[in-house]
Amino acid sequence: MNRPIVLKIGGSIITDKSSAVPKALPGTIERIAKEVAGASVSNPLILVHGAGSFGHSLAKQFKLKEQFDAKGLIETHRSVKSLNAMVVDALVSAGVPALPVHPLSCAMLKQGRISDMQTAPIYEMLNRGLVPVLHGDVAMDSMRGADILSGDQIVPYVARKMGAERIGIGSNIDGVLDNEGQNIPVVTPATFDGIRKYIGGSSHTDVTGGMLGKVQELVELAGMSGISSRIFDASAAGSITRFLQGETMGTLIQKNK
Ligand code: IP8
Repeated sequence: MNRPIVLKIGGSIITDKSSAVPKALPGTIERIAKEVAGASVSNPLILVHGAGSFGHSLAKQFKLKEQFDAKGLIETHRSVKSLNAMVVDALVSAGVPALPVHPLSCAMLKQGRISDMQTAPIYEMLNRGLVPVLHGDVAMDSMRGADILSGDQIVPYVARKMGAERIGIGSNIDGVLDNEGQNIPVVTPATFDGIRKYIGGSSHTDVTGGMLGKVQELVELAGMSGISSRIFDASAAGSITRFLQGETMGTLIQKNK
């Protein structure tokens, strides 16, 4: 089996993240599904999507980062699961052999970090030409009862365990920007400290850290495993196709030269 590509689609792309109630963007979900279906890449693909307005408002409302709340846990999982079903349905309709993988059911956290995750089913799906679709979720936590599990944490974990070839993070901005709003083409562990002050959190309700959290996880991964990531603007038509075909776009995060 070729080494997989892990692609995360941000919640800000597939939902209206400014909405206080869950609001999907079906046209965009369909466009992305068609681009995935039409891409000619020989690597197996693992998809991860963010929670957007299906997760962050509920997580905040029930204070899920501060306290255990069974009702909040259930409501939030049901909500992100419904977004996942829309994504999987759109992929299947476009001809992609996609299957849902809910992190709540296969991951265990300790103090908010993944301590264990059952990835054998993901491996076997890839082996059989299927496309697992994971998502930002809530998950059980051995110290806190439960916590939020961001897709941004799932991506590097799964990429490392599956020996990914590369990672794509489809965001709503064109990669990492400097203090003048200009794209920074390459970030390495050596340059990260100098640019972290430019990187903001999220402009909307986001309980998992926005852009800084994303970049930090990916810089660590590049440094430790040599797996490179590309953060790119996934709101533009054709962007998913371009990423999958390996084009230069957004910001490349890679190990030190
Ligand atoms: O949007 C967050 O996942 P993310 C998950 O990938 C919840 O950071 C439930 C808010």
